[in-house]
Amino acid sequence: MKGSESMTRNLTRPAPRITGLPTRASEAGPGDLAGYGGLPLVIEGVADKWEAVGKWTAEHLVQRCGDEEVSAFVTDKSLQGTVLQQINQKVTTSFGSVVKHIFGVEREDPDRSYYLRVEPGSSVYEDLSADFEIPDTGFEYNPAWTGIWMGQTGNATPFHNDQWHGLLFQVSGHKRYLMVHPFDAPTLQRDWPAEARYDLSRADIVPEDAPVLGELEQVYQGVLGPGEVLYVPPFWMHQVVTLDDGNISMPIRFNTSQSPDVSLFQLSQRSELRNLTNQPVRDVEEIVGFLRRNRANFEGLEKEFVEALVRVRGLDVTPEQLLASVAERG
Ligand SMILES: O=C(O)CCC(=O)C(=O)O
Repeated sequence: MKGSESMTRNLTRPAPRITGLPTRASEAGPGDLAGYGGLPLVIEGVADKWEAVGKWTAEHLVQRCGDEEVSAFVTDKSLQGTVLQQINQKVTTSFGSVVKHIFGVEREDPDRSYYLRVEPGSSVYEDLSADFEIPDTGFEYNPAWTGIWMGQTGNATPFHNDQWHGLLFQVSGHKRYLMVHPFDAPTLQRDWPAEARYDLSRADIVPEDAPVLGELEQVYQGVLGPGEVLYVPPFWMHQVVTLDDGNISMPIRFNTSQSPDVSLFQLSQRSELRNLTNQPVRDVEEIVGFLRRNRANFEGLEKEFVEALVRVRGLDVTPEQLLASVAERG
């Protein structure tokens, strides 16, 4: 190997596989997802027992809940099929027509793609919940942290991180995952604009052979198939691309005891700031409230974050004014 070649490392590999969810430390205590070293895993032998796997075909879903009303995110080629909830348009229509579109059975507009997130509490979710089981990991679980996500080829969730233990249950179809250790986030995001770094605008989809991946210490890449579960540890950067039509998965999240107050973790997902970055909030009073309550987490990032927020949301206030209000009330 020549000098320059030997300098190039590529440590990209699929996440290790285990069978069964990590066991609970004791009946009273939480499970030991963190005990796996906080590393990504593909878990077998759990989702494949769900009735949903194999049963949720387009025909079955349309017949079962087709007339219910749902709101789906809309995306297209100009957005690289990307879904970032605070920037995508939504369309309200029948579950049946979204399912037919997503499975490629019938499409009114072939250039449009849908990404449907069926929310807990909705009639479709409640009906379909007979076919899956939320696992008991011992960690705090909130139904609002889950959903049934249905998408089509090319849909993509750009790189971001979450503050919880994430379990992505794949019901049908395949998804390519790319996961990067939180400490590698500054390298991954080196050339990104501040807006994308803070999840205020979409990040470009990183190709599976992007040179930057070779510069990272810990990167996992692979394909998740039906009946498999991907464990996404807290704060790991992850990008997920849908590889086929009629793709269904369920992210099920559990609270973490890990501290979000670590300076290298991405600011936008810390505690309550998630409600600001993930929703199109434009009310300045509300924004000041979010920022004030999270001041302790800002450290040196406050100015850059607020400047990006003002630009992306088109706020009728300058970054300096916003920062002054936060400081005044803080
Ligand atoms: O499946 C996707 O599109 C995104 C999944 C994800 O980001 C998650 O489970 O946290």
